[in-house]
Amino acid sequence: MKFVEILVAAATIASAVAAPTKKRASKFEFVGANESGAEFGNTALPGRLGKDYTWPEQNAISTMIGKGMNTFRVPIMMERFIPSKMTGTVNATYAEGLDNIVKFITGKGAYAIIDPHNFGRYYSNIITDVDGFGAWWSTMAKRYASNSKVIFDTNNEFHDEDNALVANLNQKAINAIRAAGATSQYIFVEGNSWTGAWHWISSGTADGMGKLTDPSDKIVYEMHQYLDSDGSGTSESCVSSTIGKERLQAATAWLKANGKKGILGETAGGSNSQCIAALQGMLGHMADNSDVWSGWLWWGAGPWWGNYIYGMEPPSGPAYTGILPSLTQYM
Ligand SMILES: *[C@@H]1O[C@H](CO)[C@@H](O)[C@H](O)[C@H]1NC(C)=O
Ligand SMILES: CC(=O)N[C@H]1CO[C@H](CO)[C@@H](O)[C@@H]1O
Repeated sequence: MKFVEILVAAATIASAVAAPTKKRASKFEFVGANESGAEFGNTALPGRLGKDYTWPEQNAISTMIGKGMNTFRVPIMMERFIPSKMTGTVNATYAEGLDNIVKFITGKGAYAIIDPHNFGRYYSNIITDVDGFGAWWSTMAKRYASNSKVIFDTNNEFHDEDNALVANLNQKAINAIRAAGATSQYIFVEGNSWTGAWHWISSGTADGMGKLTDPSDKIVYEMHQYLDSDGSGTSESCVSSTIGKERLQAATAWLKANGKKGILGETAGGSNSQCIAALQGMLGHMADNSDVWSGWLWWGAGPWWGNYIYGMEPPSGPAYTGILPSLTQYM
């Protein structure tokens, strides 16, 4: 989603410590939320800390870990991390901000997903310089090469570009990350058409994406799925109480047929009974197919969402108070 939207990533509720009688052990490796802030104000580049963008709240993350989450997706802007050109050097202010939040999350034993929230664009232009993209990822991966709780997310929601280019960019990122010495981390890859699960096959993105290779064999296919009529994640209404499962089925079949792992990297619905039923149906479908679905992340949390329809930020985000209590068995 855009910076006007948030994701709560996944945390596993599996911990034996927490589990009251009704909770079953989670089948998911990753449960959590997107943690927005550092990608906000993306029309202001480089932007000012505290004015145009901010970093996620550590206390909020601790609270969500207490609720059973174990994975936090941290959207950032590629241009803020490396401002001049993709082959350039880091901006120390922004890089230190990222270091701090990554250190906090992973220090708690949770996963921190580094998510360049760029839609396959750098300064608004579609990224066609595949080698430059690899250089950007090389710089990033070197920074966290020794932290196995970091997850590298190639790019948020490629869209309206060639499927072959998207696959090439993903493969280059994988190669650059491994060549930088970051060999233990998961890599989440994203496809074209906003990496929508419901369009994974029909858009044609699956073909090239299915051929990606990784010497560490830790690729996870990140797909996004919203449950409103156009799937954009902009409405409180869900199409039906069964739409979640229906929109995932083709992707589930593809993951199984191709022996791949998937993660639902963004999902949300409004705080109402139809959406809650649709979310439960979708997560139940994923739990039934946990051989291929490794988890889910809510969109979104973060300190600047205000009264956002999908807000998961504690203590009063509408999704935190109205939806999360109905999803605990899937954490
Ligand atoms: C580096 O980042 C800081 C804060 O994000 C910003 O104020 C500064 O202008 C940036 N410098 C460059 C050269 O982009
Ligand atoms: C539903 C939603 O708002 N998803 C958003 C997740 O975050 C990215 C980046 O901020 C947006 O582009 C998505 O639209």
